[in-house]
Amino acid sequence: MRQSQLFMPTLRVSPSEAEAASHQLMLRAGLIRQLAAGIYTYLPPGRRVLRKLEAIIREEMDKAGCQEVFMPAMQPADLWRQSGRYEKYGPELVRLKDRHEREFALGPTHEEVITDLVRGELSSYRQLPLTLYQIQTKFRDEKRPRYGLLRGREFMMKDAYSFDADWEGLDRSYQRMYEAYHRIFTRCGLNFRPVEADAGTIGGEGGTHEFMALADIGEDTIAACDHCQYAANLEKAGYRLAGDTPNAEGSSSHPEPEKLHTPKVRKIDELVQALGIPADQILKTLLFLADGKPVAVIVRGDHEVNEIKLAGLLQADQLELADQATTEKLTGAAVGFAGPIGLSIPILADYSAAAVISAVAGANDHWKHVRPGIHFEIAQLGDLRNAVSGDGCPNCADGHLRMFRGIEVGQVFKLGTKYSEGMQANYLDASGSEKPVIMGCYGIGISRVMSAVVEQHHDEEGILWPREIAPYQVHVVPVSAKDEKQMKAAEELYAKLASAGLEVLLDDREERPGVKFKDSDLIGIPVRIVVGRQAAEGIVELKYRSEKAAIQAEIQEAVTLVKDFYRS
Ligand code: 9G3
Repeated sequence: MRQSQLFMPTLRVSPSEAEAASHQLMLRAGLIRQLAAGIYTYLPPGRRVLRKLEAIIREEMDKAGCQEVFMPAMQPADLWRQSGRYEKYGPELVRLKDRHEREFALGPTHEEVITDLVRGELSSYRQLPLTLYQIQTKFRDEKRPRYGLLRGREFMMKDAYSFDADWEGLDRSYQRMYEAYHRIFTRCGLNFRPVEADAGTIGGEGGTHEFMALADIGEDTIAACDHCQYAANLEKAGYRLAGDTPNAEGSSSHPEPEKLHTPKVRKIDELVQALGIPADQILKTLLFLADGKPVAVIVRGDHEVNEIKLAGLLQADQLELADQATTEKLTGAAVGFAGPIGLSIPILADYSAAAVISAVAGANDHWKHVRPGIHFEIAQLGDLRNAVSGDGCPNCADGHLRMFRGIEVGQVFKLGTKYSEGMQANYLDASGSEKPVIMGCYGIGISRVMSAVVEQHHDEEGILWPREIAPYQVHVVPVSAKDEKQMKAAEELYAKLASAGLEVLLDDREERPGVKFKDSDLIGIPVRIVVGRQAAEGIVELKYRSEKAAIQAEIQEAVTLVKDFYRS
């Protein structure tokens, strides 16, 4: 491709609205342009990267025995009513009416559509297992689209759905997809971790993993063990219980709680200052309404309540923090003074809070020498807090948890019969009895992968594309387009590389060398060959984008080096 003809409008500086590095670079390198908030056009080089990502995904999906379909974006609302999800989603679900006033949704995902398709064709266990996938645009009207393609309102997803006769079959389908995801993200050049995640209401019964690309811009927090393979989304990450030594010497006898006078002190750090005690000897009491019922939750002052774990323990669909008025009504104390003593509602305590022997706790004011389980009744003990860095790993005896930020680029779910039961997607088993099919679903945010790759592979000059997904493989840069010898040598090199089957971009623009080299570093093609003064002697300069040094080589030698680079 000749760069003078390529529609790749590079920018010298990044537009002010772009905060994330990947967003800035994808705009500056002429990969994407925004049409509306969270809605983007892929320009030719951006589209080339997207197609390479799709090709890798298709190859691995097909190798894993999946079959590609292509489902509509327009989905009848009735299907979403059958699955009970039409009312569940708010403004994030894009809704529209057709000319006959019939209601539709623009697909944010395709569980309903694929289950409807399969239930119409499935009759016998002999047709199972079956895994279908598609690469399709998804629509989710995010409240705050941000960071370019990282959180868009219209984006490319590969979504796959597996159908098995039983749970063992689903485990096999799940494992196969899990391994395919490992290969896909490795080939995309991503530094990623599969993490245990909270299935929540979406994931059905059987568990789920998220594939996280490590990046500080990522919205998710991952807790990973520094000793074993354990890694989990913070929503779900546990911690090692044993050895949660009480922080005071294990006194068996205990003094009675003593009232403290702490006017106007309500925040933990203020208490720490006022009383000169560490936060881990303070009990924080928070009130929630779980499906409308009030509960008090106690965690240590240096911990945070994990609402996903709390909802899970309570099996609550709706969970919300009680507002100030409710807190005062239920505890007689203002928020920040609410405490467990004398509380008439059930108290749930996190394990670490219950292990505090002599704590300071609120109850209209503050008390010291409070002992959980002695001076107040604990209705239920549980893991109710976010794991913190330094916690023991829940999966091994010696490791400790470290926190990382990640971008969720893929997720695999065991759905079980979450959709097949409600939508009657049944099959006849070998003994002729009718059973709901056991499903799994598997997503990869393809446009998000592109952003995650740029987040992980850039320097201050620009992008460093991993070789398998770069928009072009070789960038041929003649220093001066006016120098006939250089252009002749460059054209010869261009032809040789192309006939060797390489994707070549020739910078034939009449630009100053500095501009050419800056653009070359910005767009990040893995190999650059500069054709300069020594062209007359047939010598060119080869440079890998990821390395500082350049290599002098004859033209034919350069072609061989590049071919080997892409073959290895
Ligand atoms: C909605 C809206 C947004 C959504 C969903 C539904 C996320 C929704 C979860 C999934 C689960 C899996 C198949 C591919 C892998 C992920 N956001 N999810 O179900 F109506 Cl507005 O999409 N789906």
